[in-house]
Order: sequence, then structure tokens, then C-alpha cells
Amino acid sequence: VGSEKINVDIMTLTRFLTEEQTKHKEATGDFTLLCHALQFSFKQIAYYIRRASLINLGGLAGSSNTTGDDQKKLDVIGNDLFIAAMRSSGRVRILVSEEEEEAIVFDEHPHARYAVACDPIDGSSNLDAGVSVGTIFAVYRLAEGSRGSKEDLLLPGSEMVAAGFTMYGASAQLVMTMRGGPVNGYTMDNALGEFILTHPDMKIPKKRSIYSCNEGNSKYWDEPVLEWCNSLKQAEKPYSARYIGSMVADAYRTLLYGGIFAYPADKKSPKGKLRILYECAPMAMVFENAGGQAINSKMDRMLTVVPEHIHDRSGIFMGSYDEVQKVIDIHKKHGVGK
Ligand code: P6P
Repeated sequence: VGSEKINVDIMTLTRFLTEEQTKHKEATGDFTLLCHALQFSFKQIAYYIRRASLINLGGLAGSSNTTGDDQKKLDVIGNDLFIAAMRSSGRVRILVSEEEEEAIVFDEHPHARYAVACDPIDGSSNLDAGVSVGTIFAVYRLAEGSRGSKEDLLLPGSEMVAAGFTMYGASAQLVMTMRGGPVNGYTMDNALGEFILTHPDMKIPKKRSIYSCNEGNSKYWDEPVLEWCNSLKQAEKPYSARYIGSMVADAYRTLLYGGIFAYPADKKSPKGKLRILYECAPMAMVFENAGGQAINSKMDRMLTVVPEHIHDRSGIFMGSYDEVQKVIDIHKKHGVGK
């Protein structure tokens, strides 16, 4: 070690959760235990993703999930790991997963007070190409007296008590926020097996000339979206296009650098492609708490949107405050939105 000064005051997710809990005298510790189960599932998924190509976990599992996507083996493993972690926490009553058609009610935990929605491996179609994929999660508290049903999740995203995602890139990056709280970024230290707080209180730049959308869909876009996208390309200083095709990777870059991510509803996907419960809403809370905006294709604030079904989809624009405002202003010109 020599003269190197060691930082002995490391903030880990585990320590952060413990300190948060002590701030709330009435806290039972249930949320803390739920978050420990969450971080354990991220560590396990990260392990399998790192080893995927080595132990031949790439490629299709031969089955397909609720939304008709070809299921990759890792999708199945990620889903199984996540369900097991939530079940064994004893703090989750009901779980919605992209990979499960029906909500899973944990009958063995009748008094658990939390509902969780997740996409265990979002972006998995990119797995074999070595592109960063991730787990997106949302946490709700059950209504008083609820016995745990999907209605406990069919709420506006503003009701979430916590939301975030873990991106499995060069290292596992966890971005997590609580209702009304800061957005904290943690980096997995594989030697310690801990998520280390490396990006406290993340704030997205107010504007940035980067746009992220799949222009291959532009043939199906509505007029306001076409006008918006063209305005960026024809700007005096044209925007840069960055699109990875894995939501957590596009979201993480947008959060760090600024800019806008868009997956509009269009003539091909009239309700949009991304799912409200475990993609749009959790991302919206992260972006709003980081000082940005997140809206749907009708220009509604994403966190006010209430899904009718657990796998409902939505169009989404999210990112720097001023960049999303440009979308709102152009849609207003076309009579869309308030
Ligand atoms: P497209 C991945 O399949 C995903 O659900 C998101 O992670 C990503 O943002 C989007 O779909 C990519 O969709 O149509 O551009 O391939």
C-alpha cells in the first residue's frame, strides 16, 4: 500500500440502506430486506451474464415469453433468479415480471407489504452481441388491507416507493431512486461483492445535443415526431445520434451525458413498444428525480399514466428537461397535449 491514502469511509448500498432505515423511526426494516434481496439478484444475474458465453448460455432457450419475444436462456435464468430472490426475501407479496404472463402472488407471505415489477433482462436480444443489458425494477407498497392482487400495481408510477435499474456492462452499475429522493449510482466492486456509491445524487444536464431513437421506425411516426426529429438533424449545430437498442444502456448514457431517449407510439405500435410497469414508469421516476422529464406520446407526464393491464405498453420520451420540452412544444403546435 505504501503512502497511498486509502478511503476508509466507503458508502455501500448496504450501508446506505441501513442509514436510510434509521432515519425513519417507524421503519420496520422490511424495505431494507427487500432491497438486500434486490441487490443479491443483481449480483447473481451479473455473474451469469459474465459467464454466458463461457458456459454457453447465449442463444435461444426454445420458448417464448408473454410478449412473444424469443426467450434467451439468460432471460429464463434471470427471471428464475429474480423470482427466487423476491420470494425468499419474505417481504414481497406480489411480483410482475416481463417473463410471466400472470402476476405471481407469494401465498407463503400473506403479510408481506410490497409489490415488485421487473424486467429481469431488458435488452436481451442484444446479449449475444455483447451489448450491455440490464434489470429494471419498480417497488410499490400494498394498499392498507390489500391481500395482494395485480390492482396493487395498476397505479400511476408516482406511487412507486423505489425504482431503478442495473446495467450489466464493464461492471454492474446500479441506478436507484426512492419517491422524492435523490438518484444514486452504485458500481459493483467484484472483489468486495458490494455495490459502492460512486455517483451520489445524479443530476441530468438540462440540455445536450444527443438524441436516441430507432429511426428505422420513422416511416410509421406521426407528424409531430417527424418534425421534432428533423428539427434536431437540421439544427444549426446538428445533434449526435446515439442508439444502442438496449433501454438500460441508452438510459444510462442519457442520464450521464444528457440528451433525449425516445420510443414513440406509432402506426406500427399504436400503444408503443416499451412496457409501462417495468420499463417506462421506473425509468420516468429516475429521470424526473435527476431533474429531467419523462412523458408519453400524448404528452402526459409518464408518472401519471395508469396501466390497465400489467403488460401494457406506452410511447416514451425521457431525458434532459429542455430536450423533452422541445417535444412537448412541437406537439402543442400540432394540438397534441395540454
Ligand atoms: P427496437 C429491447 O428489446 C427493448 O425492449 C429495449 O431494451 C430497447 O430500448 C427497445 O426494446 C429496442 O427496440 O425496436 O429499437 O429494437
